[in-house]
Amino acid sequence: MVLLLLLCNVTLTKVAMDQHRSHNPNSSYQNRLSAYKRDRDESRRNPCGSKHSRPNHHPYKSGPTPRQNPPSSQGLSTRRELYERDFPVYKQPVEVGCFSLDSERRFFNDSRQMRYYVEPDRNPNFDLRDGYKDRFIKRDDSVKEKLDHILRWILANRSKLSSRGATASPRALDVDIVTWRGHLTKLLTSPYETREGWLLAVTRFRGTLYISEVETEAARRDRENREERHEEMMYWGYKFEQYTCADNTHSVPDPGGVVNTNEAFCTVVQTRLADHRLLFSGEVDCRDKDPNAPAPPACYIELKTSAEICTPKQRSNFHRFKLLKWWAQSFLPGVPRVVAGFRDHEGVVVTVDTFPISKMSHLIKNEHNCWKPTVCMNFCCDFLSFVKRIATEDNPSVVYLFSWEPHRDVTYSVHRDSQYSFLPHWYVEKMTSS
Ligand code: 0WD
Ligand code: CA
Repeated sequence: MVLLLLLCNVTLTKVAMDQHRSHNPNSSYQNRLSAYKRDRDESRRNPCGSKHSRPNHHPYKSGPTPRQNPPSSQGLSTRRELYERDFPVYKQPVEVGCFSLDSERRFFNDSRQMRYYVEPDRNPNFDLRDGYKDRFIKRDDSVKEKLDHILRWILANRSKLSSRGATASPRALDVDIVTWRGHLTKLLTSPYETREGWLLAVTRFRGTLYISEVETEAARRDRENREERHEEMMYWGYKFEQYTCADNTHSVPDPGGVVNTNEAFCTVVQTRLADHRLLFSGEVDCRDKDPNAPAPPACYIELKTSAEICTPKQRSNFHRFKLLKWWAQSFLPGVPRVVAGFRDHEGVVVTVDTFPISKMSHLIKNEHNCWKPTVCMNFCCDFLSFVKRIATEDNPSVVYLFSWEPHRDVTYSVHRDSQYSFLPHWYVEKMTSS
C-alpha cells in the first residue's frame, strides 16, 4: 500500500541550546566544489508522484519559545529565514573506524586505500587532461550501492557501537541516524539550493533511522546524457588527487599511473547534532603525511578543483555557491582544510590554495545575502526531528520517502515492500539473530 500524504506548513521555534562543547563553525573546518552543478538544467521533477505542499508563507514565530519544533507541524519548509537562530550543538566528530574500497569496489575493514598529501608548487601547471583517454577506469555510477558499505562496516564493528542500557532491546545500535556524509551535505545546503532537489529513503530498524538517497529522475537524466566535455571535467578532480597524493608516507605521487575511481578510503564518524546521535561515513581524499599530525579526522585533507577566478563576479560566485558546498561537506566529519587547485579552461592547474574550514565564514562576510552555517545546521537538525516524528514504524521493509524540490516544502510518502526498500536481507538477518 502506498500512502501519499499532503503536507502542510511548519512554523518553527527556537532550538534549545545546551552548553556542551559545541562544534563552532568559526573555529575549524572547510569547503568544496562541484564544477558543473550550477550550469545544469533548472527544471527538476519529482519521480515518485508525491504531491508537494504549497510554499510556506507563515511568518517565523519568534519569542521565548521552548525546545524543538512544534509537534503539530506536518511539513517542513526550507526557507532560510526560518533557521536563523543560534548555532545548534554539534559535537566534535570522532572517528570510530574506517574502510577501504579497492579497484573492484570490494570492501575492506581497514585503511589500505589511505593516501598521503604531498604539497605541490603554488603554481604547478598540472595537466588534468592527461590520461583521460588511456589511463582512466571509471566507476559504474549506474550501480546503486545504497548504504551497503556502511552496513558491512557496522556488522564488522558492532562491538564499537556501544549498546543501550538494559531497558532497550539488546544489541540495538547506540545511534539515531545512519547515513552517508554526502546525504547530510545535501541537507545542509538545501536552504540555499535553487536547482537540484533530492529524494531520501528512510527506514526505521531496531530504533535506528537509516537514510539512503534515491536518484531523482532529473539526476538520472543528467547522468545518462552527460556531454563528453562534462565527463572529462569530472575526471579532472580525480587527476588532481593523483598529482597530489602518494600511496605511503615515503613515496611521491605517480602522475603516470592509472586513475581508478572505484578506489576509496572512507572514514566513519560519530557525533551529535542537538539530540540526534549520528553515525555516518564519508570518502576522505588524503591525510597529512607528518606522523606528528593530529589524529583523524583533524589530519584529513579534502582536495578540490575549481575554475580559476579572474573577475569580482567570479569571486563572488565562488564564495556564494562553491564555498558553501565545500564548507558543508568537510565541516560535517571535522575535516579541517580544503586544498583547491584552480584550473584554466584547458584543464591546467594554475594556482593551488589552502582553505581552512574555520576561515570560510570570514571569507564570505562581505557577500550580500550570503549563506550562513547556522541556517544549514538548524535546517538539518529540524529535518532529522521531522523524520523521527514521521518514520515511526520499526520495520526493515517500510520506507518513508522524503522528497524535496527547490522552492517547495519537504513532503513524504510511505512505501511497504517496494522498490525503495534498501536494507539488505544479510544485514537484517545478522542484526536480528545475533
Ligand atoms: O551512487 C552514488 N550516486 C553515490 C555514491 C553518491 C554519493 C556517494 N557515493 C559513494 C562514493 O563513491 C563513495 O564511495 O559513497 C562514497 C562517498 O560518500 P560521501 O563521502 O558521503 O559522498 P560525497 O561527500 O558526496 O563525495 C565525496 C567524494 C567525492 O569528492 P568530491 O571532491 O567530488 O566531492 O566521493 C566521491 C568523490 O570523490 N564520489 C564519487 N565517486 C564516484 N562516483 C561519487 C560517485 N557517484 N560520488 C562521490
Ligand atoms: Ca575531493
